Amino acid sequence: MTVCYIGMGSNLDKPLLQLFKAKEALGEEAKIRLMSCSSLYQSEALVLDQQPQDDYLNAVLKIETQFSAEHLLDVLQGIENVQGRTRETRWGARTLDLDILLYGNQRIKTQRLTIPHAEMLRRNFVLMPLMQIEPELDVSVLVGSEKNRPSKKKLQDLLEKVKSQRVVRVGEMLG
Ligand code: ROI
Repeated sequence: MTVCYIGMGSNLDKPLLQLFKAKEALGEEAKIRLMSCSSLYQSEALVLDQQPQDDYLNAVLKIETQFSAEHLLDVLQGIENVQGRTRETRWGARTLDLDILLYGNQRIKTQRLTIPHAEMLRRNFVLMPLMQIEPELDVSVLVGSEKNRPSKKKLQDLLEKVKSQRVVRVGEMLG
């Protein structure tokens, strides 16, 4: 069994429903056990192409799984596809985005996967919910190359760097 953290995000087509359905679908998988779920957070869209986008709804799930990281990715992409995610432009608005943030304490780099998720430390909409469910998580050992580890170790310190990105806790996930 491996403990994993999954980031969820949506800003299209009833985001609340999208996240709720994704959580339900994951909970129904035989080899996945839901351990905890963060609150729901409304966040300003992080855009890289200057095109304005609606706010996102984000949350983080902690799960335990017997699936390999690759297989877990297949499962997540299956859920994204069922919920109508079309292949949007790279940084465009999206119906449902499910990302593997951490897979145990493994580092994985394949064509399809980069774990830990490459952008997670720069994203308040990931760090805030992660901090809520795992305040003691030591991220420094997981991120950065051997030589180039961030000097700050605790999630709280990393959060300081991204706190200018607007993220507001807006409610709880039902179920
Ligand atoms: N911005 C926010 N706030 N939340 C997301 O989940 C999100 N996902 C993305 C991009 C377009 C980078 N921006 C985001 O993929």
